[in-house]
Amino acid sequence: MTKSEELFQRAVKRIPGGVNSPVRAYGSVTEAPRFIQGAVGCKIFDVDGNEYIDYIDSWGPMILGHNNEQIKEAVIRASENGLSFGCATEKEVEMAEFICERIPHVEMIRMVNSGTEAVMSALRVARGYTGKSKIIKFAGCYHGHTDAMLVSAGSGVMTSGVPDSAGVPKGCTQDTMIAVYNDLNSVEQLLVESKDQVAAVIVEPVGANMGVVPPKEGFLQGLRDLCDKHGALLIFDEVITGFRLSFAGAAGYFGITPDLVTYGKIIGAGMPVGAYGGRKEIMEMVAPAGPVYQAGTLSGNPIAMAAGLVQLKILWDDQDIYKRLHQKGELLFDGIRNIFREKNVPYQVNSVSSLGCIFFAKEPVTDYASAKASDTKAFSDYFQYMLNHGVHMAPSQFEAMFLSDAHTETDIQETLQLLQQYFA
Ligand code: KE4
Repeated sequence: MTKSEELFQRAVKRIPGGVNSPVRAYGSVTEAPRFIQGAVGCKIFDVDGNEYIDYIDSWGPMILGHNNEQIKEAVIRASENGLSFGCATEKEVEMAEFICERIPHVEMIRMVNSGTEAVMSALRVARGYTGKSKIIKFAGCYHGHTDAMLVSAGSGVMTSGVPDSAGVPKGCTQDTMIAVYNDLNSVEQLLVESKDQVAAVIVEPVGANMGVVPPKEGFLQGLRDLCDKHGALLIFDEVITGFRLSFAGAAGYFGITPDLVTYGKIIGAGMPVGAYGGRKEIMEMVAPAGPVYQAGTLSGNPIAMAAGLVQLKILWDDQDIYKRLHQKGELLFDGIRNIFREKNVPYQVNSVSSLGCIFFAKEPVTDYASAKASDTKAFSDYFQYMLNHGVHMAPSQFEAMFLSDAHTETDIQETLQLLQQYFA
């Protein structure tokens, strides 16, 4: 028995499913998940001494690679003053100024502890600001596990095959309406049907929780126009795309201005940080400045701020990093497309810059329904082959592969060679 298997046997006795987040359980791909000992750069090591090229990257935060020296140093230095005070600190001001001075559509920002909290809070602010209660989300998009968003959600919910969650009363989701990703008509229909009672349309500007589904040409601009026409706010959930596609996230990459954005993952550099921000007139609705209540004991934690701020400063100062990430994405995902062409593999490869995935589907994947048509057994076989040959990927067809600045051309070529063998 491996140490991972032994740890998993112990874990399931005391932790639901043996994990602290469902996607880690490998439930849809194999029996026992690998327990991780440590990581550096783009490599991750499990408790049995196996080394992997890592494409989970902690689900996105480790954009510079694991165990970055400057970030580690900042955490150690900050921890020397104490771990948490429950009071305001200078680092929180620095973090807010650093982001707001560089992302035009973020005039004010509030730190929280996860992407879920960021989304939950942004939805409340949107409702408080507009006085409306309806929310439109898209089937297959995942916005964390706040009740109102657990409807036709992606990520672990989609992986589990259960489109919604038990324990969420009708009252929590009766104002949540579901549109079809990349289908502007489905959005307009809901806006008209609700007689403009929609507070916000929330969207992953690149779908990355049903596998990776890029926005079709004109889709995001169309959402912007529809929100303006029908008096709804446009919320970009940039928990994955924020600070990844560009420093200003997908908003900067596609040139679309949302009214509110949510952040997570990269903003905390691996520490528990989420944030939501946007126009001053909207954000000034948030307590104690305004009547929309939101709070958090560890929000803006000084250690987490130190880590996140160093990562954001590195991303901002190194103007070539986004070009490098884009090039790594092209090398990997165009490389897979070439293999599929050469070998007549009928599957799909979707990608946007350093985000992408293989869909074991014969038709193009542009939304939840076409993603659901994927052959998850074929994905599971592929996942296990790659894992057993030293490549660590998201254990679900409905997740993304994340590239970091630490992935080298050699690592990517090694991955492509494995794929060449697998699809031989
Ligand atoms: P967290 O609460 O997990 O920090 O963020 C929720 C969230 C919100 N919005 C988007 C677009 C997200 O992708 C997420 C979380 N992403 C998943 C991975 N698909 C987190 C991994 C997990 O659930 O363990």
